[in-house]
Amino acid sequence: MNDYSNKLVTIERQISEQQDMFPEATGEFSRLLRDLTLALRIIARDVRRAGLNDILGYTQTTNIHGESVKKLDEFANDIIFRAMDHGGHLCVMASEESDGLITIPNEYKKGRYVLAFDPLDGSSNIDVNITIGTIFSVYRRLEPNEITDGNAADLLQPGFKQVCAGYALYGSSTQLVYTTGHGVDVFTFDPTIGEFLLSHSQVRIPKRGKIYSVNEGNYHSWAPELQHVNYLKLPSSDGQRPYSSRYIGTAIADIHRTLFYGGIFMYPSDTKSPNGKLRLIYEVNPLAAIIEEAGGRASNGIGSVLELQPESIHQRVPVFMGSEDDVNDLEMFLRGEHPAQKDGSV
Ligand code: FDP
Repeated sequence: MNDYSNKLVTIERQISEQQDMFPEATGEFSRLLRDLTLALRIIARDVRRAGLNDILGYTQTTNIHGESVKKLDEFANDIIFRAMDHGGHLCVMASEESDGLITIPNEYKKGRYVLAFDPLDGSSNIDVNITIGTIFSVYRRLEPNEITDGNAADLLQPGFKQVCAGYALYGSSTQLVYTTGHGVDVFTFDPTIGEFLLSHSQVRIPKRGKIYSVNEGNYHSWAPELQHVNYLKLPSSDGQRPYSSRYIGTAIADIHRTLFYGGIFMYPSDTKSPNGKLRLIYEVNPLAAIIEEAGGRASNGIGSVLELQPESIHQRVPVFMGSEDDVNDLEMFLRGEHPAQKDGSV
């Protein structure tokens, strides 16, 4: 692996260096990532100016999930489409904000890759200036030599088949976190030079953390095994355990903190939402790829979410992601096998 300790590395440079590692690479994938980072730069710029641009607030429409669509969501959706439709790398796209597949216009070449994205995650936080972000996920199309439009099967691939996954976080700085299966790197945007610079190379998540992150207001409608949360809050006889609670309500922001500090992020199923809330293709799989590539685990309560065969593009799944030991404990609780359940200490 390269030693980045004293190098200044832009995202463009890293993408082209990674391409050089594969002599058979055509450059198509590198160009795809460059186009995507252009879209992320534009969205980051407009998120920063949102209050000034009068684009905060709801449009008059609802998205396909019946949620009110905010102007900034629409804008981000449109920018990604416009940056990605004509490069010749993609055969089809899908967005959390759009119903059905997004086809590549007839006049443009169809490529070997498939893009799924959530243009603006954390929409309920947009109007109050709290961290939001964009999530993306890239797959190879199933028939690599095909030159026609991609189809639903190209998008309904299990998460372990992602060739690239990541997110851009519009927080106190803009950061781009991504993996192509060679570790997880974080780039921080320097607005004065308009570049993403490598700031954290090969990030590893702690094996155990001290933070749990969940919308605990739903506690009354969870399965009883989620007493796991009480376990984290109650001191054990040796004075261990009490975890801190942190919940931003933007999945990417909660996952980003979990990536660095460890612990567990959860969006379980409950009686209102039997499949949880988060979408497998747009949110869960890309975030799971980052967490697992950094040495953590992403589970649906039984096993890795990356193994799940998606059935529909807007499918939701329960999810528990974070430090390996914390996710293992949670799974043990769900199976009723945790020692604390047996000795009655929760
Ligand atoms: P939002 O609805 O604000 O877009 O799936 C979207 C999401 O945010 C996630 O980013 C976030 O983790 C979750 O929903 C928050 O849901 P709750 O408000 O139910 O906690």
